[in-house]
Amino acid sequence: KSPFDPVDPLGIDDLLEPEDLAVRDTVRSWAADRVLPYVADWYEKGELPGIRELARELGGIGALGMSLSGYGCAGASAVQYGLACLELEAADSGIRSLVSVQGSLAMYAIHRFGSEEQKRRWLPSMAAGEVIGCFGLTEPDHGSDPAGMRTFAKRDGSDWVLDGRKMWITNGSVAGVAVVWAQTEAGVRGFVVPTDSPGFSAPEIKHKWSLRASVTSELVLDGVRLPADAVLPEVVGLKGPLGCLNHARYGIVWGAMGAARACFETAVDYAKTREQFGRPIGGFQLTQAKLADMAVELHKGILLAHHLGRRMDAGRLRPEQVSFGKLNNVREAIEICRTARTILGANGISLEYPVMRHATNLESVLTYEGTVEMHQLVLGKALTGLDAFR
Ligand code: TGC
Ligand code: FAD
Repeated sequence: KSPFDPVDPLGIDDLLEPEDLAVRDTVRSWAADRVLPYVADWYEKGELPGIRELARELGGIGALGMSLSGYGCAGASAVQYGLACLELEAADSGIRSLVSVQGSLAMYAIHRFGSEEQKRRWLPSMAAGEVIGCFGLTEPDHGSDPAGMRTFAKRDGSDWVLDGRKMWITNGSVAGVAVVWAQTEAGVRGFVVPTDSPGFSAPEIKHKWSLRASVTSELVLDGVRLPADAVLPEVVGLKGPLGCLNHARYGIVWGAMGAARACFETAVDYAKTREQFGRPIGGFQLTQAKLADMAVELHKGILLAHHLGRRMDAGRLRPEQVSFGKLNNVREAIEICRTARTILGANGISLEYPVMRHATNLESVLTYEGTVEMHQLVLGKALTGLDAFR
């Protein structure tokens, strides 16, 4: 029998192929080298300096649009993409966000719903990290209910003219291209908007207490004139943006477990060395109960992510199953981080340890890509057949 491994108590690594482990190791060592030594400082300053260089490096290791095929993308499996998200978020949710929005939202929208010309024009440079993308769905007055969006695209001859505002858009101010969803006379459509288009601007949102090492912006569209071929031709209706969200939410199912793992490992190390009442706090039963419960939820969550990944690779993953995973894993991850915070005592609130940073990041992750309540309602509807949204 193989010995008990505290890092992998259920032996989940046995489910992985050598190529999966290679992807995981590559991303883990990139994050250890390029993010972990600096991220507390970025967080404190509320900035992500060198984001363009980081994007190019992420492109270099194949992490952008990782599970897409062709057009310079790595063509990795969904499980491999998930492992990459976990390793990136173990460093910081902001880095995983950069990758999610680039690959699972902006690139995915173009890959799935774009014309051949749009794919050829944008995807290779986005896969290489030379062009950063953003995805504008949320508006100031329409977050959970994007069906009510007010951004409107009207025809003027063969051109489109876009007016409106998007809010809380990751990568907005650094993006070279924005995928913007707008109401038209025929329903919701997606538009590929070069950010140097006259009338487009993306002021950065400051004063965030979460995802501080991530760029979040407003998008202002003030009479942005686009040619006829700027529209994504292959989808009309809300199923377009919601279909992209499935892919990004799937990455978060894995990513959240990365933040949880980082906090769990920090708590175990701390509990073994910090002494009170003459012995390590890890020797007290109350601390062990916390660690045991954290380990159970962490590894259950990773198993769930793996299961969903295999379903995605088999083309059998349902949106309701993605909601199941996002609801459980983000909710449990934040609980693990908060419990780790208690084990570290006062040190738990310091940026010298990663736990408070991860816990406050997860407050955003709990809200974006569908709030906890939205995913409960998606599942509630699937379980009862009754729609409780409105
Ligand atoms: P509903 O009537 O249910 O559906 C409208 C149409 O969409 C289809 N659909 C989906 N298609 C694919 N995947 C899904 N998950 C889908 N959910 C629904 C549906 O079949 C229908 O199609 P059709 O052909 O009949 O027209 O729509 P609803 O208005 O009742 O809304 C449903 C609800 C509330 C679940 C949806 O609006 C929702 O998910 N709201 C949450 C919004 C959200 O998640 N926004 C995220 C913005 S992006 C972001 O946060 C990025 S952060 C990234 C980072 O930094 O990492
Ligand atoms: P609201 O929809 O106003 O919800 C407020 C509360 O009411 C929530 O608890 C919600 O669950 C609850 N609620 C709403 N309706 C119901 C109901 N029917 N029943 C029960 N409860 C309900 N968006 C993008 O488009 N692109 C991005 O790149 C992006 N990046 C983001 C980055 C960050 C850091 C953050 C914080 C957000 C980002 N978002 C992005 C926006 C995000 O998707 C929205 O914040 C999210 O969808 C929720 O919308 P809202 O904030 O308007 O909250």
